[in-house]
Amino acid sequence: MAELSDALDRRARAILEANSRGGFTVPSPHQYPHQWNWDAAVNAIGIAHYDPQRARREVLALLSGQWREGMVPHIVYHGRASSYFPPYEFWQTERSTRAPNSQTSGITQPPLLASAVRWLHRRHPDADFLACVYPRLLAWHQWFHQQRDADGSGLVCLIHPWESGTDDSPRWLEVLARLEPQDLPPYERADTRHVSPAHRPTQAEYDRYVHLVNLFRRAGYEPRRLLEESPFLVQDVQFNAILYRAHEDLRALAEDLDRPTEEIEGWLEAMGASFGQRFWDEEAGLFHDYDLRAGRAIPVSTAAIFVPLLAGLASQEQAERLVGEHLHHPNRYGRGQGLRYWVTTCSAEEPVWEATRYWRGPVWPVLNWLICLGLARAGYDREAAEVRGDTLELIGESGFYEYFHPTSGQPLGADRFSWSAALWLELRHGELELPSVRA
Ligand code: 9WN
Repeated sequence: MAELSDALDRRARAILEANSRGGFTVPSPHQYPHQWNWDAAVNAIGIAHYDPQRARREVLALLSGQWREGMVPHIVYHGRASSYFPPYEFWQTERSTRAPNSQTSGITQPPLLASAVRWLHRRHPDADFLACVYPRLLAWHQWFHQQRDADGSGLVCLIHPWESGTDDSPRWLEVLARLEPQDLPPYERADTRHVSPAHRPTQAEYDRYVHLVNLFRRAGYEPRRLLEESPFLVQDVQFNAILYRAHEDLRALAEDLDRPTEEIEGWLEAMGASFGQRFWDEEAGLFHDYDLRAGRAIPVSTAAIFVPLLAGLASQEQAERLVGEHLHHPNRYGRGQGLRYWVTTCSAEEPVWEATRYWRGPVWPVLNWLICLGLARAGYDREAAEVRGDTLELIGESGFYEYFHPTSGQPLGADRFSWSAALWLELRHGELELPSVRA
């Protein structure tokens, strides 16, 4: 076992090395040939296990795409031509005075970066690096509260499913169904060239993704117009929990640097006060996302319900219900009857659950890692260890794939996947606890 694992450690490193493009890492060689936001944060954590300097370069490369007002975009293209759709030109970011000189997309992604920087700094302290990145992280977090707090609650909203990182999650189905894609610019999907269409979002969803980008181009990425005009306007439980956790980590970094923390405290207070009120459904015993356009909760259960544990945003009672009534429930997320591996990305009870399609059912290492950390933080050590064990078993036995069948373990999506390699190293060699909130 130890030997096999050693070989797999070397394989993980080899994948991360092969996916390096100089200053940054692509998520996978063919399917995703640029740098993605939350992938970069996870990859930096994995790479730091053998090359902290390269991990720091990963962070800096992502920040090179930061927009003038602070947004860190979901893709930084790094001047590389590719067959990925959408290519850089498709975003027409030159319509915005806020866009940077570098080539990027015009939307953002889950803000794991401050947490990754805190991990890095704690394990391999580097005061110069921290002083260099801290103001940029702060600017991004400020941007969220200045430009994405649509209702003054302190919670931030998303304008595109790609921002959630869980693109075709059933959480977004009803909102997307209301959209009527019109005047679509011509486009050709590239994602189904390397991966089976049965494992990817549907064509109807892609038309809506493109429709939204087209609207944002026309609005010149003007933040006020985006909030007023985007028909997709949601408060995402998972995203807000990740941001809250990132604020906690940013505050710890500010303390290390002896910088003021009042502003960050203010965000934490506002988000903490609104989170449960807005998202918790007492009857269902879980957190629901919120559709701001329709003015109602989105009554769909996906693995996003467990992510608030990562940020300590669930009370003890709420945590107990999440774990007891959902994670262990035989028809929902529980292992045993139908599901063999924790954690399917969508409750098996949802009519749209699909074992092999993207964010509709397969197990994703990144989500398992966040859930595992959350369970550990909430004191569910046994469950945390089992989620960790399942993730390592899936990657170790099926390969470094993007996602996995929750029953058979069949590898799905793109192969030689960077964050699966990074998380292999982290889950094997990193401690399961997050650095404590006030270290
Ligand atoms: C769109 C890179 C990214 C991940 C996302 C995942 C997928 C892109 C796509 O790949 O999204 O951003 O083309 O499908 O959904 O979480 O960051 O790995």
